[in-house]
Amino acid sequence: MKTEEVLNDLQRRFPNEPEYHQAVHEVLESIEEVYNAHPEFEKLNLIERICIPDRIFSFRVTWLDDKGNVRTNMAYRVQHNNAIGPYKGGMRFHPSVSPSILKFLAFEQTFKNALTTLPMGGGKGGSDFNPKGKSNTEIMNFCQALMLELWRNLGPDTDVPAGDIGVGGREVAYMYGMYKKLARENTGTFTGKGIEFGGSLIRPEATGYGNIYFLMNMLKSRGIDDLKGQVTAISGSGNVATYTAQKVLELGGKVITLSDSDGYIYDPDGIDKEKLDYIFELKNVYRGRIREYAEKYGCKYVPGGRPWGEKCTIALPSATQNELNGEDAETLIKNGCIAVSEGANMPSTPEAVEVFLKNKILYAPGKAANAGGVSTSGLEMTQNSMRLSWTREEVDEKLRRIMGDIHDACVKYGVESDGYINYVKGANIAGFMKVAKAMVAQGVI
Ligand code: NDP
Ligand code: 2IT
Repeated sequence: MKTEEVLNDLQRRFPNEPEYHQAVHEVLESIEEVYNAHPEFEKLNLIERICIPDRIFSFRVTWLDDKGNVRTNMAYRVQHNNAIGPYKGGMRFHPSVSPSILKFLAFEQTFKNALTTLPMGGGKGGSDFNPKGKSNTEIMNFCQALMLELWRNLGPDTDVPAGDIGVGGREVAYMYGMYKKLARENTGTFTGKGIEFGGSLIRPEATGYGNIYFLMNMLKSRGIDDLKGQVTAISGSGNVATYTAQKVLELGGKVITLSDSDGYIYDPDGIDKEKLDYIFELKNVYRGRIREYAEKYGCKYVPGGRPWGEKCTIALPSATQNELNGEDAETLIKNGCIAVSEGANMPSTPEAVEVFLKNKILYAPGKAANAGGVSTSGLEMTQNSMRLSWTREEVDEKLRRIMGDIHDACVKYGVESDGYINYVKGANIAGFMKVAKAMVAQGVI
């Protein structure tokens, strides 16, 4: 296998899918050597079979807005790979959603899920529906209309969706409610459910907490045991960003930024627990904008900006793909940043990743660092199958262990001759090897 040749072929067959090609490029570059050391992989054309999704559903969703207008959106579900378990991955509602974005996410999810040590394949779905400014009724109408079409392709052992950008507990509940009505079963074919109907404790917190557990494992390799004295810049102000901030505070670190798609806030005094409580309320109850934090606390707000120019020791990108470029990476390094751990999926551009690796800082790619979310989804599936619920402590303990195991797997495959741990290489090879071995064992299908 030659990475360039495979990429050229995929570009020709699937033009205009830049995010998909970007994600594939990064993985193929890391695994080329290992892949070529296994002639049985090439004989089975594993590379094409692992890059191209098993199937993609695309459909129109028709729904009624509050004024009685009939509206349409496009929705999709990418079932990427089920070699090691049912398709598993979130649903994203955002105007930018396209087949390219969902294909990149489903591809990444396949390797991430393999890393979790739990039996889950990879999938992703979503719609170009924009939830911003919609009433509860409109959100419900849309979720129900989407499920009317998608439900037949889902099931507890087939495909289990969850949340992602624009899809939280409210949306999962509306989709799951309609799914149950149509499928006439109650086995938990969604994760991120409400605690009253099969959800798991810690699932809302899991991605952010897991990212910090992963970060702590990385810091330990450099002799750092807590976050005292560390200054963190976080992007986003949604599910992942807010729980990341909460865990940073708990471990004694300082949080100086948060953001949304309109701009970022910089609070030199640090966002403390009380201020963070306000953000949870602002975001979850009022669905407000981060600008309102700056108005309330009188700190700097930079419209249209991203937080990477503020001096920090740790950067935690937790908003969206390609939100941190090569120039941002150079600025972070210049300002003394020692670690970058990705809460979001593919937030760093290839140029930024190159800068991090060249400077040999601690850099954890999303598929390792943010795997705590889907891991806890896996734990939710386990609890549903057993028809019982674990305590907060039990789930948290399992989450910590899984993040530690993912860290160990990255070290196993990613340590370089000078001792530097290349987490990109480690995560890609560890995830790939598990999926590849499962596919080889299962034959040509
Ligand atoms: P939310 O919808 O809860 O929050 C997303 C946040 O990112 C919001 O603050 C949003 O701002 C901002 N954002 C979204 N799109 C853009 C954009 N194009 N430019 C700038 N800011 C943007 O989503 P999550 O917190 O769940 O997801 C954040 C990231 O984490 C995503 O990359 C997701 O794939 C990843 N992830 C999520 C997991 C989960 O369990 N939820 C698990 C693993 C990864 P605004 O409100 O203005 O849109
Ligand atoms: O990107 C991700 O891992 C998620 N959005 C969570 C997926 C899940 O199934 O919990």
